[in-house]
Amino acid sequence: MLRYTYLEKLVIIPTYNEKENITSILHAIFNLNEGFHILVIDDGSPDGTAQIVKDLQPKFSGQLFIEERTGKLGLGTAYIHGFKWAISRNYQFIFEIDADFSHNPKDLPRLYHACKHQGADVAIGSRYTKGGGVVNWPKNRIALSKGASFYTRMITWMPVKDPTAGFVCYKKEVLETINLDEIRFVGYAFQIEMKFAAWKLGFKIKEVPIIFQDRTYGTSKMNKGIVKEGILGVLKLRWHSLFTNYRKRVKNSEQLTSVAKEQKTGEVLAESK
Ligand SMILES: Nc1nc2c(ncn2[C@@H]2O[C@H](COP(=O)(O)OP(=O)(O)OP(=O)(O)O)[C@@H](O)[C@H]2O)c(=O)[nH]1
Ligand SMILES: [Mg+2]
Repeated sequence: MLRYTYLEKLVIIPTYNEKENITSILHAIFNLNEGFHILVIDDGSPDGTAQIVKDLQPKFSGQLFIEERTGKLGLGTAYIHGFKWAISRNYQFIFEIDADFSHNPKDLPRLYHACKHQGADVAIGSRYTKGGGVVNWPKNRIALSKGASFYTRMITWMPVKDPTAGFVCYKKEVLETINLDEIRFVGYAFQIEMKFAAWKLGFKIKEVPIIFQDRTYGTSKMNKGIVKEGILGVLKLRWHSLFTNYRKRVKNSEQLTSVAKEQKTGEVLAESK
């Protein structure tokens, strides 16, 4: 008989040249003592990030994992790789977080709570919902981020205030239901596309207010290509959802979950306060 181990929470951290942050972020998450496991997806960071993780693995045996890829293949494909890894091991709640402390690891349990106890299928650590915010980010970055959120909402009508957020908890069923091979984008647009797909497939989304901080150590991997992909990507999403059966394309045909309601667009739960 086939037996599955029941594993609860996996935090996926994509890394590219994060040697200044990786040790502290791993400790910060394990020190929560909330049973989070961590999977690092490192894209061959020239600064040796992967080796730092591997050196820490004996200390966190059975809780810390790493997948190494050979080159910088982008944030989106790193997460897709991690999602598939998590599903194959039967993790129930799968989290995204940046390595650079822009997202406070102490907020992870709040995202978990929203999915586990408050009916959400997707919990978003949101900067732009009531109670959320951004500190010490340059004005032009705030403008870009808020502009992207506004633009996305105008074009897609998706009722999510922080659609580019990269601090998220997904229930396993969501990631199983989405056909991950149909997720096309890699930067900000990847974050938008995942939420859009979840919403279109009828999953419940909840925004949990968080305070986002600019990174203190290491360098940003933001570039013009990522912004361009976002601008065009949102238009493409809307276009496909208008003129093709987007829901059908993005739904995993092998998945027979009852969680997603076939013919309904997802609701966004009222904000918690
Ligand atoms: N594996 C992998 N990780 C990546 C890649 N690009 C970025 N990352 C990681 O993804 C997370 C977010 O990247 P950041 O550079 O912080 O991007 P950002 O938050 O939009 O930019 P800043 O606000 O300027 O830091 C970090 O943990 C990066 O190390 C990539 O191509 N592959
Ligand atoms: Mg960052």
